[in-house]
Amino acid sequence: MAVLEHLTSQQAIDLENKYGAHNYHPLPVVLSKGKGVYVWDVEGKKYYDFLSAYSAVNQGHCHPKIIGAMEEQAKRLTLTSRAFYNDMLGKYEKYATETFGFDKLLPMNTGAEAVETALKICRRWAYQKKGIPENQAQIIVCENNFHGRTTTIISFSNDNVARENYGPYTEGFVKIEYDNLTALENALESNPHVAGFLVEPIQGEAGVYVPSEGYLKSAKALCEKYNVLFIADEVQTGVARTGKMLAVDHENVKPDILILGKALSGGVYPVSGVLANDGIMEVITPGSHGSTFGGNPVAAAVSTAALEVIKDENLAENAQVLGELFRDELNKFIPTCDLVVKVRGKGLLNAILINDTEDSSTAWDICMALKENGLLAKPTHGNIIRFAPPLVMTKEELMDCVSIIIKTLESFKANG
Ligand code: IF1
Repeated sequence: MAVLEHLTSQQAIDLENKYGAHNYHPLPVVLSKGKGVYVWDVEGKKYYDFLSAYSAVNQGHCHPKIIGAMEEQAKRLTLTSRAFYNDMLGKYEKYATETFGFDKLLPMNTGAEAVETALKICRRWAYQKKGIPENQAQIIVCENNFHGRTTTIISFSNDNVARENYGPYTEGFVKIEYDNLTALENALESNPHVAGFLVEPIQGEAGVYVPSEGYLKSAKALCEKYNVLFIADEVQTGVARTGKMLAVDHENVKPDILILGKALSGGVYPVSGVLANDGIMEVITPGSHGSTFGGNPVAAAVSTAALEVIKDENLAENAQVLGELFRDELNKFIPTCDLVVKVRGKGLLNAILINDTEDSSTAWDICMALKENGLLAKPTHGNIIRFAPPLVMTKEELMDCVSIIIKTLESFKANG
């Protein structure tokens, strides 16, 4: 069979089952085209994309400006490695650092690589600048975190599915309860070797947990008090998703280290990065960190265009307005529906809590019904469904999606 021969959905699924590792359990839909807020399956059925590839496609599928930037660069120069300079990286680094307000960018490819990079920078800063004894640095993380899937990152996860049988685990991490300032202060006060505090401004995978108002600001103040680096993982919440360019912007918090990924490229190409000021980034010296593809010319061109789209189309403002509309509409409906406990989120990163246990299949079954009604979403756990459409959605499209969600929940409830 020619690899590019047209397949039916079932044929595509069968091929993946036979030839692909089973590291996911996808919804049974096979997508073949995307444009803006829409995706189409191989049979030509059209859907609203309410996941945005886990908030990577904030700018909408196949945005012409971003695709054009990739096409043009790909025809000229794709990869030099960092053994040599290229004419795209410096321009991009200037644009990205000015966009987010830091002195320097360390460009990587995936979110997990950027998280690992931030951890290395934090540890090296601890030894070289703070004077913590070698190999004694501790980094505080939160229960129910998700920061990626490398061996070190899953070492400080408490999600057994993501962690079990991958030991021995990396040491040097202290877990505390999320959104608990007392727990953070106790951890800081009791341990002189704390180097950093790694936190998601909103816990995405855990179920779109929005912390208490002021949590991030107070946590940053505690980090300053104890000379500890505040490391914001904005891989999922960043790049306008929550209604501001960064989720920390809602509290005017300036992280010491900022981690970005996903929508940094608009979902067109793997681009991630770590931003910090010179006093921290200078611990990285030639040969002390790297990546074959990190900072490649295509990544630079794509990410520049992706960030320009965010600004030119006011996508943060759109996410803010449509997010409020989405939650308002659902909050009007929820009192009439005992299937849904609550809706929560910020901007266009939202989730509904289903009135069932975490190990139930109810959220999955609702997502299957939503798929039949032309809207794609996926549970984060048995009882939570994340709703995260591309930020280019119009009010009319959002209201159409709200009616699909409500119609589906009502028919689901009616069927019992
Ligand atoms: C999967 C979750 C979301 C992230 C944050 C770093 C990374 C992610 C806050 C790593 C990645 C992705 C990974 C993907 C599913 C998705 C996910 F469900 F896993 F947790 F979005 F919530 N920091 N999240 O959310 O970035 O290396 O993947 O580029 O692994 O199943 P990555």
